[in-house]
Amino acid sequence: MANSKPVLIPILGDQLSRDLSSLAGVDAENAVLLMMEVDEETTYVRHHKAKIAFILAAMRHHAEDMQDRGWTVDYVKLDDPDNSGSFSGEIARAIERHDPASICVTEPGEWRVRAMMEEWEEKFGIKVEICPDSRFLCDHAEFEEWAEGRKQLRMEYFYREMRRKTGLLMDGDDPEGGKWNYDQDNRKPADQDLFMPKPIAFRPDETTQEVLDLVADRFADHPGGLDNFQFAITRAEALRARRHFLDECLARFGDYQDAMLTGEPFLYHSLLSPYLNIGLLDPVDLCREAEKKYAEGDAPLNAVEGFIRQIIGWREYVRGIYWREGPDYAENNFFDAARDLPDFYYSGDTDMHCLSQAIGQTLDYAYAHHIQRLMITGTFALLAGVDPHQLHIWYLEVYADAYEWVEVPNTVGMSQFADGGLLASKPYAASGNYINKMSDYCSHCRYDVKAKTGEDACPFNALYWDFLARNEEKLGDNRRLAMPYRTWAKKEKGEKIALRNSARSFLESLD
Ligand code: FAD
Ligand code: DLZ
Ligand code: SF4
Repeated sequence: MANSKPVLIPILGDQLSRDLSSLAGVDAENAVLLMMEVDEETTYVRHHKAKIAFILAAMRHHAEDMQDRGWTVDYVKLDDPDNSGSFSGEIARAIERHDPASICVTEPGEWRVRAMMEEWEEKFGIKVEICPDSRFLCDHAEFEEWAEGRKQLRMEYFYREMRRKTGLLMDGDDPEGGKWNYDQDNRKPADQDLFMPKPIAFRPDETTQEVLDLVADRFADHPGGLDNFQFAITRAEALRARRHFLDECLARFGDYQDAMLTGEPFLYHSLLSPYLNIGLLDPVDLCREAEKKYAEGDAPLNAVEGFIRQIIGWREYVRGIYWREGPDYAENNFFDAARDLPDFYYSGDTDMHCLSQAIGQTLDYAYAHHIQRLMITGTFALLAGVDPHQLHIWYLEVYADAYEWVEVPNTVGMSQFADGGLLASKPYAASGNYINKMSDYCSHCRYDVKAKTGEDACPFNALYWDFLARNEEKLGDNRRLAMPYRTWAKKEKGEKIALRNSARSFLESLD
């Protein structure tokens, strides 16, 4: 350690990148990296056990990696008897230990933590620099510039800017193949007899096993299980997971992106979001590897474009929305929905097979793919009028990839339309018909997807019409809903009453 006072560099659990912005230009001789396992972060919501274990195990491995690379790492474990339990408390203790000249930290992924960091300078009487997070393609100012003056913030236009910026799938100034978006080709249902690649599973080493034991003991009352824990924990393992996806799944990713099958939790999805979100993988590198697969003729354009769009399009776009809209965005509730989240979201115990599949695998693996999150657990909550805040907490808890910057816009904006249409042009409301088209769930369900009313009718059907009817004042002039509202208007009074009664008795059965 050099003689001058060191700079203290806190590294949070989702900042496990070797080239983090707070480390740029810093002399390792004159810095202390502070990594803190703290009670507040593990319990501010009741995270899935596997999510906590994943983050803590990855943190411990990252600390070793950084030490091997010449950094001094001060690591505070959760069960350290002196652990104060919060980031701010640990900063205070670290200042005592190291007497740093200043603190330099990369901005966090949540307003809550940002507010905490902004207090540090005054609280500790020490200079605090909060650096932009350079792991994203679009910084706050650039997003603001793009959004400024637009009536609607549609992802598609933002995405085209990111394609131009990166040159990904560009042919000069034009999009590769002549179209920006190949989603039309991407809506195929899957069959059980399709060859399914098995996800790559990583065996816990001694360090990870220690964390698994700690989590099992300390967070027994948190949702989800640890029996299927098979995450990559290090950068090297995450790169193997990336290779597995590129070689085994990417080519079919596009075709079956929206499909759902009983007993098949993963299909051709990448399962890479947990690694991207904590910094074990770089998003643009991943897209360049996917682009190579297209260039080499190993994956079709619809698959590669679809995949790249999720990352440089949706992922960057929702982050832009989160920071632009401010901390209150999470509190939006356009429909004034007030129903409590049904208990079965924490058990999977429901006769609705689609929900029991999506929730069951969520509790088993801390994973569900996008269409399950959007069109099963999300759509059900929307139709049933569940309080969007409670649903937001659920999504934040149960998925291994969940951090507010990405979870909140997806839940509050995209899935619940609770922002009144800032992010989505219409609510993702659908009857059982959509689920029946995109999955085999209905053929395994005790409910009849074709029946509209009565005890055996698929609950999504009556709930769908009830949702449109009860929100007609708010949605009636939405042009994208003109057709369903015309169909509703044409229905006989008796049918309308039967649908609404059916929805009411189902909702009462939830209470
Ligand atoms: P793939 O299907 O393989 O997609 C590739 C990558 O694209 C993902 O790894 C992810 O990084 C990115 N991506 C895809 N869709 C989105 C999207 N809508 N927003 C941002 N990135 C996207 N994603 C999270 O990372 N964290 C969350 O907390 C989260 N919460 C969600 C909540 C709801 C209600 C919904 C509808 C979606 C949510 N998503 C979230 C987006 C998406 O469902 C997940 O990114 C995806 O399911 C992760 O699985 P995968 O890695 O197999 O993704
Ligand atoms: C999610 C999480 C959990 C469960 N535990 C920790 C922890 O003990 N220490 C830590 O540094 N980070 C943790 N995290 C991630 C943080 O909650 C995350 O960095 C903030 O929410 C900001 O995105
Ligand atoms: Fe879900 Fe309805 Fe199909 Fe059952 S019938 S799986 S409840 S959509």
